[in-house]
Formats: sequence, C-alpha cells, structure tokens
Amino acid sequence: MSNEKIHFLDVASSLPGYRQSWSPNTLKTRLLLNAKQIPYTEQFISYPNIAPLLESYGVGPNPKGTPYTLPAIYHDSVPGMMMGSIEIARHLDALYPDAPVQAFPEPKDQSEALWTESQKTLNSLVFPDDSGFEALVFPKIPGILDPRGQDYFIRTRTEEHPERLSPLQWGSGPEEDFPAIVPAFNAYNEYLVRKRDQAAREGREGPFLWGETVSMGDIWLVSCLVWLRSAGEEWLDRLLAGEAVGMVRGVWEAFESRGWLTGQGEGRILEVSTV
Ligand SMILES: N[C@@H](CCC(=O)N[C@@H](CS)C(=O)NCC(=O)O)C(=O)O
Repeated sequence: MSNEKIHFLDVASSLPGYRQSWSPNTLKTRLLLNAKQIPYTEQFISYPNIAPLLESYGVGPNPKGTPYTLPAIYHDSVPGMMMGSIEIARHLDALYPDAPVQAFPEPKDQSEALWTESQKTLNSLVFPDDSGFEALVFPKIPGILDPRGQDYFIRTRTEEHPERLSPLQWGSGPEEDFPAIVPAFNAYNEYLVRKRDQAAREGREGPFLWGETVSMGDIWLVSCLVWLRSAGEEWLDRLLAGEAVGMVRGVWEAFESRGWLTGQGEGRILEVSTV
C-alpha cells in the first residue's frame, strides 16, 4: 500500500459516521489530525485484531499495560507503524511544523510541562479510582462496539478487574453515577479559569489552557467529552449545561465551531502484513 498520506488506525464501533470514533485515546490523534488540517486515510480495527495487525508491522509491545494499543499511524516518515498517542502527536508536530495547530506549541518545554500538569489534574479529578466517570461510562461501551469487540472488551476488562465483575455491572446506575462526575468537571473548570487568567495577563487571551493557543491538554479534555457523548449523549448535554463548567463548555465549543469534531479520513484497508 502506498502511504503518502498518514494512515490512522482507530478502534471500531457500531456508531454511525464520524461518531464511530469513540475512544478517548484514539480521539487524541484524530482531533489533532483534524486541527492540523492534514489529509489522512483511516481504518477502524476491531479490538481482537489490534495486536495481530500491529505486531505484523514490527511494532514493539508497550513496556507496561496492554501490549498493543491504538491509536497507531502508518507512514513513510515513521517509517512503518507507530503506536502511542503522545509519541504520534510529537511526530506529527515535527513533520508538519507549519500546521495551524501544534499539540506541543513553542516553547516546547512549557507546553510539555502544561500537558503534564493538565493531564494529571484532569485524570486525578475525573478518573480517581474505580468510581465516577468509568463507573458511568464502562457499562455502556460493550453496547457501542462491534460484536467481536464487545466479547473482547467484556472478557479483558473483567480479567483486569476481577473484583468488579463484568464492566456491564460496574457502577450503581446512571442516576447515581452521573451526579458524581459533576464536581470533578467543576473542579477542572476552576483549574482552567486559573490557566486562562494567567494567559490573559500575559496577553494571550482565549478559550484554551494556554489562552488563544490550543494544545494537548485541551485535546485530552475534548477526547474525554466525546467518550462521554459516545456512551450517552444526554450525559454530555447535561454536563455542559452546568453553570460551573462554562470554561469547559468554551473549549468544547471552540473545537466544535472549528469543525475539529467531525473530521474524517478517507477509508483505506491495511491488511495484516505477511512479509
Ligand atoms: N497511552 C496509550 C493508551 C492507548 C490505549 O489504551 N488504547 C486502547 C483503546 S481504548 C486500546 O487500544 N486497547 C487495546 C486492548 O484493550 O486490547 C495512548 O494514549 O496511546
């Protein structure tokens, strides 16, 4: 296969059109490709096919956690296949230095530090342990996957968390679990207010963590919000209607109004390599 365009590998689901993309991990790459306005090709892979495909292209396993994961890209510039959303983001920044958006804008040391800080802040608030967001969202994921992905997801997540049984049984039900995520996003909103105020004092007023300039932390926030919408659209609507999340809503609307949420690549199939 000629790979003059970035070929982007995403996790399959049964959702329609651009909504098919649901994973917060792969969305980091998709949103960045869209924001950079890079033409790309795409392929949705069912969970059980991820490892055989990546392995056949010589990708080494992750040192920790699940050995083979998406997102991945395939391109001459790698060369071959690259896995890992942050590695891919740094690679795309270097490959397209003149793109309108950088995941890690200059000065890099500062944008890398902002990413580390904002990711830690969001993750500790929204994904504190086995409660909150994951309790709300995980029971809904099997229902949006393709049938083979569904079986794989239920089996592997049950094995990873034997104390919690099947992910279908996580949580206490949306009416209890949804209100539990609201304070987490309210607290992230306060963090965002502080970061935006700081940027405004430095003359860089705008909706993002770094004021007018979008960066990786904003992409991560919106990826998590799309994940929430994939599991239950009404939850995202309810969350963003909250009075105390005005800045979070501002980031979402900035992505939406720029068309970054709906961008898709041209479909293309990369088979398991037999070379
Ligand atoms: N830190 C990694 C995490 C990637 C990740 O966990 N991806 C999931 C997609 S939701 C995956 O591919 N899992 C494969 C599996 O569960 O077998 C990144 O950001 O690239």
